[in-house]
Amino acid sequence: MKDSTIKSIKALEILDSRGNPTVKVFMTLNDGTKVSASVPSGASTGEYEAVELRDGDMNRYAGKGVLKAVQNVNERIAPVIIGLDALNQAQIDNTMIKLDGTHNKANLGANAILGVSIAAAKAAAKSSNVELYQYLGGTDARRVPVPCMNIINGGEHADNSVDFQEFMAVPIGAPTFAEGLRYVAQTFHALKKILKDKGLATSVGDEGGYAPNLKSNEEAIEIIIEAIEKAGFTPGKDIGIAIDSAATSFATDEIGMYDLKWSGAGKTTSDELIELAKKWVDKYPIVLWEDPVGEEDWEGFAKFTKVLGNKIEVVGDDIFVTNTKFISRGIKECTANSSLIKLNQIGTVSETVDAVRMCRDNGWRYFLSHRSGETTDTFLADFAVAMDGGHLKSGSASRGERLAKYNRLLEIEDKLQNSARYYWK
Ligand code: 2PG
Ligand code: MG
Repeated sequence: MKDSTIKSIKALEILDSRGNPTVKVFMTLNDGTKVSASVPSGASTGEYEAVELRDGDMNRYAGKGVLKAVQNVNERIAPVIIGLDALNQAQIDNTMIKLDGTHNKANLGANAILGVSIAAAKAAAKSSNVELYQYLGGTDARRVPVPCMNIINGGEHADNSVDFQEFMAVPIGAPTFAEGLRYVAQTFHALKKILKDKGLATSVGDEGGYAPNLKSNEEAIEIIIEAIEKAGFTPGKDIGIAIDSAATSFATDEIGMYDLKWSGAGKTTSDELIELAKKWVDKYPIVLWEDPVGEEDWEGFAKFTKVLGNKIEVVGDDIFVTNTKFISRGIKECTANSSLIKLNQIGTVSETVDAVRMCRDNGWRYFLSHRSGETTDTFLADFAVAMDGGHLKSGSASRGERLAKYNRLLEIEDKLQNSARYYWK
């Protein structure tokens, strides 16, 4: 029997895909196992996310340094976690939650805590000589998620005239993950040609999707449908469309009122956004809509779900922040029918699994997600397979930190061979 006791933990400040500091944790076990884990970071963050501890020292990285979080790992977390068994994820996570002592990890920082939590999971899997997705999900973890590829970026992820943050191509009709990835990557390439021919920019946003200045938000969908066809696929049959409005980022102080500021379309209400969505869902092959209204607009969200929830997956991101406290309210109030799942919104692996479990127990879908600020860490890919959620988003077919997850999923599907499963619903 190997000794999977944690022997050492050390954190380091590194840079994420936006060039902002983030935390990397190195962990060693008594049996010699060595792993590392890096933490992602969002731009369109929810108000109630677990706290990402930033130094606030304006002389370094405009206040975004994470030296305090690094110090918290090295000097406060390490002493209580060293000596625990890496196989005991819940004990490790609970020890850090207790040590932090706040409801939102403001003391130690969710970035510090999550780095250690993920490192422990990786170390336990490696020490046990099993693949990470199997360690986390058991022998039944064999469904490879449908890659929802964000091919047009807007909102806070780009400097263009598109209000809605993400327009994703979803390979619903592909037979395998590898084929699905090919469907949407080829669509991404076809989209580039279309944009070029129209004289539009083909530079990319934070998640690797194109960020052109378009005449309207609707043009983003029309142009994607054109790209799907140009790539030789059938919209609605082979590839559907998913949208993340990230509406909190254009919500005004008045709940239910919005300002489509990037396109210049101006003030609008949640009722008008719902009307627009209804039209689009009738007209286009939309299969999923995330954050159609803002995080404070629980009423507008429930209305949206009442109108469209029987046709499409309605996902709450900023409104639920991967927190069972908010997801349970959402279940009671029929706010949505799915929750986005982001590890760093809640801050430990165990609590993220709790959020997934709550969705599953209540017949909700759950949508695994990266952050707009990422590293090349591939934990999310294994976690998505382990959680059996059926779909994930990891950006576009450009930028290494996005492809790292998709490429790991190719590897997992290859390892699973005939036992792999892939389907939209
Ligand atoms: C989102 C995410 C990821 P961010 O809103 O769903 O795509 O963006 O990480 O900026 O919150
Ligand atoms: Mg979102």
